[in-house]
Amino acid sequence: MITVAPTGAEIRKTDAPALPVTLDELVATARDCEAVGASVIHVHIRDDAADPTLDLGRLKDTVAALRAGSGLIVQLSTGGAVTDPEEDRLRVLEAQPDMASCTMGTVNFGDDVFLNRWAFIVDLHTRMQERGIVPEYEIFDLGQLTALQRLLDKHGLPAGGHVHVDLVMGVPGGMPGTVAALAACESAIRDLPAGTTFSATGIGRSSLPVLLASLAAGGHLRVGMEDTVTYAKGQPVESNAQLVARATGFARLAQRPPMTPADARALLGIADV
Ligand code: KMH
Ligand code: ZN
Repeated sequence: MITVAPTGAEIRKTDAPALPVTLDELVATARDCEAVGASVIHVHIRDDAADPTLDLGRLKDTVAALRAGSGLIVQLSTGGAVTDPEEDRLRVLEAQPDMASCTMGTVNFGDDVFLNRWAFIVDLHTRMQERGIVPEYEIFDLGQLTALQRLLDKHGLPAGGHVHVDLVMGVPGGMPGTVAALAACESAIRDLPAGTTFSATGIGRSSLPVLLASLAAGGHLRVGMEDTVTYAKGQPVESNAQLVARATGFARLAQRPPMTPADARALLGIADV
């Protein structure tokens, strides 16, 4: 399963002109990425000035446009930007995406702090259960997998009954994007409910090592300009589809061809809309 994270909240359009920031750019990106093997899109949106926003009206329009323009599973970020207040992040769920992210703990994030209090995590998890939105638990450090075990023990399985985590590796302040760190996470994931799946993404130059390690460890993949804007040394990423196509190529070489969106829906326990 290949997830594309095309935009994020951190990279500026002026620094990466290929970054999709308008709704038209996002839908075109979704279509292009689906054509080369993506099945899920992890979405952050921007306002008219290309700054990150959690505006509910725009989020609803985005979900509708992505559903009309592509077959991808729509996963909205509840992480937003480090400056976003909790109430805005919770309100994202009102846009009723197929999936939403749920980060499993607070982490230093470069010079900033990505705050995820326990009570906030519980609130996100239970509201997603009530709304039938399937979470992707974002893991920035090993101990956050233990926090997930505690969450599931105390508050039950997510909507759809399947547990899926995404290892976000190489954030300055979180776990490194190394084979050793991925192996440690893979081992800890075995303590989660049977059938738990994981994907992995490496920030910046850890992108390729993490991709290869995840393929080798039986994991799924996330790629995209949220996580890396450099394709190779001195070579900026031209498009998100370029990153997805590379991931698909590696996956095929590893005899693990990409899942279709329908396959991914079945795996993740997402009902058809
Ligand atoms: N932008 C980061 C602060 C998520 O999407 O859930 C948080 C993030 C995680 O990207
Ligand atoms: Zn994100």
